[in-house]
Amino acid sequence: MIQTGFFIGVKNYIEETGLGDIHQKVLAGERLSLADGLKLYQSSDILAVGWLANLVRERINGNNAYFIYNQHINYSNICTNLCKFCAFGRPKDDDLAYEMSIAEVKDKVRQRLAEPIVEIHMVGGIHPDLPFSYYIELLRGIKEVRPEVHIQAFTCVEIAHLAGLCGKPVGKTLEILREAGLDSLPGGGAEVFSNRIRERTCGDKLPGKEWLAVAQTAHRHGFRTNATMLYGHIETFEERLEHLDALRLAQDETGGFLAFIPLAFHPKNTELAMLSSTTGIDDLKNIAVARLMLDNFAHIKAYWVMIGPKLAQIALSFGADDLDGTVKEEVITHMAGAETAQAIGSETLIKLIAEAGRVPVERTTLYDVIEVHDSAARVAS
Ligand code: V47
Repeated sequence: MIQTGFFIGVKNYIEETGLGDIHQKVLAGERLSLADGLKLYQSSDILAVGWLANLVRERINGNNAYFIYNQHINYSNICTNLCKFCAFGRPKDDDLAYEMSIAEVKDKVRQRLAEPIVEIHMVGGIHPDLPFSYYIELLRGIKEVRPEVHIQAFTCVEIAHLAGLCGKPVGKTLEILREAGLDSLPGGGAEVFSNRIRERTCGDKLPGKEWLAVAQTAHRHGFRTNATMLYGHIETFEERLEHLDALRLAQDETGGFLAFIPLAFHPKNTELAMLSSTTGIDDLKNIAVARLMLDNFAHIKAYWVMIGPKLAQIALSFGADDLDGTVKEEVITHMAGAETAQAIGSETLIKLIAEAGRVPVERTTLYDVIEVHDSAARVAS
């Protein structure tokens, strides 16, 4: 009885916020339109938007909240794209430019052999003159030191560049990279697909349509990939929604996206340093709207590096089901002024999840369960 009263109360409340029609669609499992997405972004009631996102989050992932024990490696920041929103990429002659040798990368992996790392997340800039063989050696070198690790490496932008270096189509290039040790692709480089935004912020970067084509080719060749959206700079709500819709349509076709990660723009040390950082409400709304629009994505990550562990914890009730991972050495966001730590312990991730009332599930890259930390969940409740 009490429960029914509670749900009638919530239904009336959501109707009062003007989101009643979206509530009906969510309950019926119907796909939301771009107009619905706009209404959600424009709503000033974050609790109502979050409630709706949480319905979908719990329908897909129950009470689980995932994390992974991973290590980030950024092999080089030398980049020819030099996007306006990026503080990481540098021209080759810049004082802060760097490029790791294969031996250095292997050392980084070796130094952490005692830790239960299951994934190495590796991305870099679009380097003007590293040969294709460097990337092959990079993958082989990591697998030599840590044969069981899953290598999630090279954004779709890097893959297109590597295909150019290798002189073969993207699919064939991916097969060669798989032979050398590549297991899956991270979601970076998507930014905002809109041509208007790309022209103004990253004119030299792979166009949005081609980013999607590389991701879909990867899916067709049996790779799983992630997807991101860099929000909070000069894009409109409509452009965010077009981006989400393009991902949703691509996922309908190939089904290979594992997770979506909204990336909060950090302005410091970038050419867009005059812009403000994102707010907590916008961060939560992006997670919630993504959860509601991307009905065919199993996972939405609240990447603690970008929005901070405290907000990421709250996001677990606003549509997110994953905090990403231990990370170990984050460079891209920290170059742009992130004040979060460079790494987080798995015990901290477990505590954050358990205190949020969720069950901490330690996972592999492909979301196979390594351990359910349900005793932590009991202690917290
Ligand atoms: O591609 C660049 C973005 C991305 C800034 O796949 C910036 O699981 C904020 O893609 N402020 C790299 N963001 C990070 C990334 C990622 C991170 C965690 C997990 C996964 C995954 C992917 O960071 C870049 C770019 O889109 N970025 N500059 C900046 N100033």
